[in-house]
Amino acid sequence: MDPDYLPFDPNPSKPRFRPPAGAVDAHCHVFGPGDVFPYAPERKYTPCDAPKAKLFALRDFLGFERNVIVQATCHGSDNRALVDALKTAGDRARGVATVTADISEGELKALHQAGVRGVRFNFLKRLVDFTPREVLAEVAAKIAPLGWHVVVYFEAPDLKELEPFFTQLPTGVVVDHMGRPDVSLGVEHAQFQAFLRFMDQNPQVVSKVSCPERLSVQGPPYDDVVPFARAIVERFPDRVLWGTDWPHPNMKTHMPDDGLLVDYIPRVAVTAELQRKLLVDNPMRLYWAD
Ligand code: 0GY
Repeated sequence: MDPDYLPFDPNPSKPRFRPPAGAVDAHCHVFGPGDVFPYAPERKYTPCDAPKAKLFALRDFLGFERNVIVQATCHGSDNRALVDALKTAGDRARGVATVTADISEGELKALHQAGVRGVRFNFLKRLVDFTPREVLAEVAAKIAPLGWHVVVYFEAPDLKELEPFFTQLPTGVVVDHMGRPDVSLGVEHAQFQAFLRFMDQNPQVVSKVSCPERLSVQGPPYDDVVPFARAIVERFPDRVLWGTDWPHPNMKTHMPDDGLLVDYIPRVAVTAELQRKLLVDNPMRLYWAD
């Protein structure tokens, strides 16, 4: 583990908000354990181990039924820890993998069989080395026939340059963490309005309204992020997902209390209907359609 790496909170509070039956935590990770599933040599950080048993215990403690486990950059394109967690969870988890353009049809089928339903393209320089767009387009062309989608992680100032690439993908697009807006600018600022317009114009785009702990300037209970997530949930109620982001890699200032993150949900999805769409209907449609 890196010397400045903050481990996850081992004792989160019990949330006051009770997620609806069948709720899905649609953004979380498993890390290692490193002695069984080594971290990728090209990784930009070395996390603390966050094994599947801890994730499933957290799922139950917070009142969720299912997980969508997203391959994190510290495991590169070695999806073994992800697949192992998916196999243990059975129907209670689906996955988003990272693959290279030389992946074979057989390997993709095996990932599908394990529960993978998407691939992740990461555009954050602090997390990954650059991959040419043609290579990503090749990956997208390979996964499209399986009905998978592409999960994209980028920062708000990069949307303009990335948008033409996103809109040409032959798949659905799921955006991590609302495209990481600078919340200090406010919801009316051109930066966030550009993201809303991007969603308006592209019905194949879904946004995770997760990670207030990463976006907040004020810190817990993340009041400054609420208007952003709420605006997206209310404008696109059928195209939003929520996730804990456990075990919260690369948090530098504080480690969030996962119970508090769950209590954030009713502040951004303020009716039972919006909560059901966010936590049950939308993730089930995207990840459990079959
Ligand atoms: C997240 C956010 C981060 C890390 C990764 O794959 C990753 O390493 O996604 C981050 O550092 O912002 O969603 O886990």
